[in-house]
Formats: sequence, structure tokens, C-alpha cells
Amino acid sequence: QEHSIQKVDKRKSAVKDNKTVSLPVKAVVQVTAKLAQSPLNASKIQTGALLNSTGVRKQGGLHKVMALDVTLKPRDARALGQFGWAALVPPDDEEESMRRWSEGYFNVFLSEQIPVDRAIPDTRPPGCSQKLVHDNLPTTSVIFCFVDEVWSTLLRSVHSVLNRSPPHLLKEILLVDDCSTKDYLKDKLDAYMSQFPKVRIIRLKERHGLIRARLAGAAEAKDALLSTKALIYLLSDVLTFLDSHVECNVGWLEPLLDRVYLDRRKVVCPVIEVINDKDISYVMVDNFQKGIFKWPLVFGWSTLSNDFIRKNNIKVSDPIRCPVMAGGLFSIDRKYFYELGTYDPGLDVWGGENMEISFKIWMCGGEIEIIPCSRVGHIFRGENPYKFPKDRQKTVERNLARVAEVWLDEYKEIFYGHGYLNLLNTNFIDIGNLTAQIQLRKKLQCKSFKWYLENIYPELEAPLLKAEGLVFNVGNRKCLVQENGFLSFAMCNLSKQSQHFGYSWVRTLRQNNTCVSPNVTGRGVALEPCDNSKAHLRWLHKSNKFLAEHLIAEAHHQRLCLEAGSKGDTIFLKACDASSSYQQWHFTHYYAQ
Ligand code: LR7
Ligand code: MN
Repeated sequence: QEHSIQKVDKRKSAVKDNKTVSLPVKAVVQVTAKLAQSPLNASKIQTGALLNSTGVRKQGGLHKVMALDVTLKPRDARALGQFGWAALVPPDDEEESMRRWSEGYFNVFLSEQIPVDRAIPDTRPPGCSQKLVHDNLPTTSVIFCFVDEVWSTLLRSVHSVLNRSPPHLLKEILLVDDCSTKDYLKDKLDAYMSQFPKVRIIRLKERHGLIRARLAGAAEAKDALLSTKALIYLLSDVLTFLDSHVECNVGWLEPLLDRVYLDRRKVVCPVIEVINDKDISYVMVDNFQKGIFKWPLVFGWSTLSNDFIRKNNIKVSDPIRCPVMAGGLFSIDRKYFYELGTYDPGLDVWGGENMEISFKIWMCGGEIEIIPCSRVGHIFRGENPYKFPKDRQKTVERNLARVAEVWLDEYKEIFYGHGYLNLLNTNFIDIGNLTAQIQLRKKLQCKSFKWYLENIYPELEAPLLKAEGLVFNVGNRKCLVQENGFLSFAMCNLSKQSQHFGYSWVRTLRQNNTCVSPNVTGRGVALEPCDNSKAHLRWLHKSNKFLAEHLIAEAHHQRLCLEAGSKGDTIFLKACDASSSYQQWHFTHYYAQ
């Protein structure tokens, strides 16, 4: 079997011994990859692009284009890495190649030997070259943001766009330098790019991170209109964002633009293929993958089930609707990007912006699709080759918390409950002002996160509570009851609302908006209004399928357990005792987690 299913992080199909990213940001669910096909495939005559015939809104001409690829007959067919084949480091150079690894966290040495305009195999699925596109597709600006990108990969990214995009659709390539520290990215880059009239370089005076760097790129595309009214035709209709270490494949652009043309609220992504970080080969990935997230907002890929494919009669070349996008590679109608309020500019440096824009798009009336006929290779790296101005982990956490606060509604508790409880202690971290983002969501009349989960991502398990129902004490064989603001016990009775409690993701034990807390003495319990930022309201409820449960208070810096009185219906806190059945509790219902 040619396909092998691996549970790997990211799409590092061929790179298992490499270090994985420590952050739970891009861990991946399932990916299948196979080696690129023979170069014969690359030399086939490429006939144009694309388009799903379903739902064609626009009238007017459709045509089959000759998808441009000026690298089909490469300058040097014998060059290293040509046709996307794996390249080998000669034994004598191994040391140098290892030494230079950390310049980009991939094989920088090898990449340098490979032509910047190499050919790569056409990995589009059958049918793509037969598809039709509209005559008058919108034009695009391609925006690459980078900080300290490796020379050879930056160049290869730019050349792949120049060589495989129809000139009349490509208005410009904007290189946004996010305050790089490397010398070669200054004069040398200016000089090199000056041979390409379509390439413009924008330099940020301070490091902004990829989110605000992209916004600077987008604004630059917009300024052309504002500054010179006569040059209005220069303005591109669509913004296409790419990472700065990619290779766009043949016919990559037309199918993206065609979908945006059909409906400007479609935000479209190419299939992201793998440029192997060790041998720089171009690796095709399996079809039928969509972008998803797992808690706590960790991006991943998930394969469409055979059942789903069959029931919906999905062809390999059909667009795939995605709950979230990977983040780096997408096309969006320029005006629509601004209507959506772009990215939250309060997001810093790296991370979380893919979740933010994805939720915003779906909840506010748009769609995200992966277009299988559009394919772009990307180097997946084990580490970021640039410095984070602040701590990396904290930066991403903070970004994600902003996203959760603005978009997740009551579901944000699930996010916090998966390892981010510390963010709830309000004085622990400053996630910044969210007023503008919350207002934007109102203004756009966006739907709820509940709607998003039910309609766009129904596969996700998102029970709002970890456990609920009656709280049974094993010792006294009674159930917890709340009456007139006091806790006691009663004969278990499912029909009594006063006996219903919930155990939340942020570890509160609550009835409606009232939470159980240790009282001032720390020996008894009290009830108070729930407030997720208050750590003393949290109870660790360790579940075990066969044993009864403990409720351990974390208040007063002691480990105390909730205990039912053996005589009477009292409840108090006491030193934990594994053998005491009066300290064992369980809920009627536990949700699968
Ligand atoms: O401070 C920065 N300034 C920048 O300009 C940090 C980064 N950048 C540039 C950087 O040079 C690169 O071109 O921004 C781009 C993305 O940074 P990467 O390549 O370090 O990010 P990544 O590929 O590891 O991570 C993915 O997630 C990011 C943060 O959420 C962005 O959305 C990336 O664009 C995104 N990449 C992809 O979606 C490609 C597929 C990866 C997957 C899954
Ligand atoms: Mn990247």
C-alpha cells in the first residue's frame, strides 16, 4: 500500500525524528502523505484550471486555460532537487548542513543548492486540468510577510508565484519585512527583486509579528487606490496571503480566484503540501482533508470519512468546507477582508489568528474552503527560526485567550479548562482591551458559537459541563441539596431541581449561577455567585470509572476534601482520606471528554 496513515504532528510526513513543537498549537490529527510522483507527471502538458460547476452564480464566459508553468522545461534538468525530488547532502558536507540547520530549522544548506525556480510535480487530482474558470477573474495581490527568512526559500517562494500565476491575474507581490535582522534581506534583497516590476518590498520599522505585518501588507494594497485615483485599476480585488517558505504548484491561483469570484464571502485555501525539511523534496498529501481544531483551540487536519464522501458524492477535485483554516495560505476578497474587520490587531507576533479569522468568517456569514485543485508546498519546521519579542508560550496563550473571550461565548470555559485556567486569574495576564472586537461582532451581527458548532463543526464534542446531575455521597448514600442558600443532604430525587448540580470545565461545582466554595474558616462550605476568575471556587474532581470520587478544595493552600457528616446532614472540609467513603462523591452523569 502506497498510503500510510500516521498520527503525526503537523504534516511532517517524512520527518518523524524531528522535534515537535512544544506548544499545543498545530498538533495534527491525521495526515497521510505519499511521495511525489514521477517527474513524468510534471512534464505532461498542463491544461488549465478548474472549477466546480455546482452553484455557478455568475453568468458569462467560462474557459479552459493553459495553466502557466514556465518551469516545465527547467533550465537545468539535472540540478539538485529538480522536479521536487529528494536531494542528498554529500557526506563531506554533512557537518556544514547540520551546522546551518538552525538558520531556518530545515536543511538550509541543501535548499541553497537547489534552483530557485525548480520544477515540481503536478500533484493536482484528476479532473482539475479539465475544469473551467470564468473569463474575468478578479486580480490578486500576493502578500508574503517574513522575518529573517532564509534567502533561498524566500526567493523560491517568490519565483513560484511569478512562474505559475497568470500575469494578468497577478497584480503585485508584496514582501512585508517584519523588521528582519539579517543583512541579506536589506540591500541585497532590494537589488534582487528590482528585476521584477511586480515585486514590492515594504519594511516595518519595528517588529509587529505576522498578524500586523499582514495587515500592513493589506493596507499597502489599499493605499494604491487612495493615493492615486487615476491608478484605480492597479488595485487588486483579492488578497492572497502566503508564508515565505512555500512553492506554488501549477494552476494554483485560478481555482482560488474562481471561488472568490463565485461568492466574495468564500475564503479559500490551497491544499498545503509538504516540502520536506531534510531533503527538500516536494511531497504530495492525501486528498479529503479538512482543517479542524481540538481543545484548547489546537489546529489539526481531519480526513473526511468514506461515509461522508459517499453520501455527498464528493469528488477529489471538489472544494472542502473547513471549520478552520491553517492560517498561512489563503485568498480573500479585499473588500470583504475589511468588512470583516481584518484580524484583531491586538493579536501579537504569531498564533491564534487562524482561529480568530476562521470563527469570524463562519459566524459572520462567510465560508472557508480548501480547493483541491490548488496546491502549494510549505516547509513545516520544528521550531520558529526567529525570536519572539516576549515569551512564545505566553504570546500564543494570550492571543488564544483574546479569541476565546470574543468568539467562544459560554464555550470559552472549555478552552480555559483545557490547560489555560491560569489565564482566568485576571491579574495573572493582561490580554488587552477587547471592546473594539466585541463591538465588531455585534455590528456584523455574527451568529453564536453554538450555531457554529452545530452547523459548521458538528463532529466536535463540546459538552459545556464535565459532569452533572445528582451529587451522590457514598458514605451517607444521600444526595447534595441546596435550600435557602445552604447545602445539606436529602434522599436522592432526580426530579428535584435543588439536587441538580454541575461540574464545569473551569472546575466549579455549581447550581445555576451559584457556586460552592470553602467558607471563611476553611472548614465548612458556603455558596457564592460564580466567578471564573476566582481560584477558590475550583474543585478538583478526579474521575475514575470504578471508584467513587473526591472533591478536593484548593483553598487556603491546603488539600482538603469535601466530606459529608456521618451523623446528620452536615457538609464540611477535612484532610483528605482515601479510605473515607464520606469523601467519595459521584455525579449521575459524566460527559465523554
Ligand atoms: O513575527 C513574525 N513575523 C513574521 O512575518 C513571525 C512570523 N512571520 C512570518 C514568517 O516569516 C512566515 O512567513 O509569518 C509567516 C508564518 O510564520 P511561520 O512559518 O513561522 O508559521 P507556521 O508555518 O509555523 O504556522 C502557521 O501558523 C501561524 C500562526 O498561527 C500562521 O498562521 C502561519 O501562516 C501558519 N502557516 C500555515 O498555515 C502553513 C501550514 C502550517 C500548518 C498547519
Ligand atoms: Mn510557515
